[in-house]
Amino acid sequence: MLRGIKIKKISVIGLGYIGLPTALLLAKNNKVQGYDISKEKVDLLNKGKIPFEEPGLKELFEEVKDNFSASTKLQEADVYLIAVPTPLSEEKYSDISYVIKALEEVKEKLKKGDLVIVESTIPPSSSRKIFIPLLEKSGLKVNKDFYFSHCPERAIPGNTLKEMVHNSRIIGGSSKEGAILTKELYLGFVEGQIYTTNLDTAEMIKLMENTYRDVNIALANEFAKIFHSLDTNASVWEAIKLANLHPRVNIHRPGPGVGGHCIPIDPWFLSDTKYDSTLIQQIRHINDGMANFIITQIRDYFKGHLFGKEIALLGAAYKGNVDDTRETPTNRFVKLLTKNNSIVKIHDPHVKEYSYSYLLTTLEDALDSEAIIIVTDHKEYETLDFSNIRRKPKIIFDARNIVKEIKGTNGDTLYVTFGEERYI
Ligand code: SAJ
Repeated sequence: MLRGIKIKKISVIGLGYIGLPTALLLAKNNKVQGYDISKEKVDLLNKGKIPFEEPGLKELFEEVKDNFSASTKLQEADVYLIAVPTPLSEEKYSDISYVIKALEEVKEKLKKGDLVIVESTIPPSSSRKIFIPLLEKSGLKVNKDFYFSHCPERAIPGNTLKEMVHNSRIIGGSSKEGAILTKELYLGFVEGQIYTTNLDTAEMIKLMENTYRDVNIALANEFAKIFHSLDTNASVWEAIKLANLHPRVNIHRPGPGVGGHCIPIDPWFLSDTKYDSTLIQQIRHINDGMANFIITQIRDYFKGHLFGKEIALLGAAYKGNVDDTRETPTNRFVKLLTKNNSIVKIHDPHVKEYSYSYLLTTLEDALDSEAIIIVTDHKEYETLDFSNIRRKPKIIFDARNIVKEIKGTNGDTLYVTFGEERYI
């Protein structure tokens, strides 16, 4: 048995939204080498710049920079921590090829006494059935020569650092000893509880957490559509708020659909098993269908066609107050509106780069449109001021119920937010 790992150097593979903050937190107590295939990202980091917005990350980088270096080559280490993407294929299957590529490289450097940790979200049993056998091709044996752990990341973009420090963590170990060693490493920066379990259970916990959230958002979206179809004064937002006062009820918020690198993807990993869960497939379709539902309302308002209509989307980020556009619902709005031959404009105060960057415009230009859909709950959209806008929109669909005040309209604009509507 391995007696314990003397950690001298840690290599973090993948310097994205999870890998970089984790690397910097580990660099508080260890020498950390970050490895990323993006030369652009590595060059930025080596120039002292952070490649994306995240509260507190710049300050942390300044604090630990003597213990951190970035490279486009994997450096030999005692601990390898993998935080690379696991996207979804077109056919809705999990694509673990980036993890496999990272492990192939680790295998070449693996030596007796090392610890390999995967933080990326992965499908059930991949550690035991795919990743460990791959590393054992090095000739080294798990639990005898090296340990393998799965420690799924659980932090939320926009509050990543705080959650990485204060949330509880789950560590699935190839053995009890391996899990305890991994726990010791995380105790260097985690102030929440750290629970250990086996690899298979840890993989499932992560997938269950995100599926739980997806199911609850789908339920809230179904409620919103029911309210929208009723001819009543009932407000879905108030109803949810009051229902949630019940001690065992926690209905989530309806919206334009679900984005981010986790929630629209991870539930599919569970349907990637022998048991074909129809519930999971259905909730995915409900959440992905919200853009279509909202556009249908706008089309009905314009008496059945959106041809040539100038329509602005407020928000490209997948959720409020971040610059992250991964899997953003805005993409679905763009595709559907383009299919309807509308003229699409997008505004986002945080997003600089985006697959539809050529549609990005100023807030003033976006407000000067025939219809406005609020897709992202950025705090900048709490007040909309049309005072200096010549043409007032005919309809505003606030899919987030984020607007608190609208100034400068003439009483002819219809403001809608799932069921509730009024002229402003
Ligand atoms: N959303 C709603 N209604 C809600 C809550 C969220 O429409 O009531 C939307 C958001 O606007 C966004 C999407 O869902 O488009 C997902 O946002 P989120 O804030 O719920 O979650 P993520 O994707 O930023 O992070 C999630 C988190 N998981 C859970 O809360 C269970 C985070 O803890 C995980 O670390 C992360 O996924 C991940 O990496 O798996």
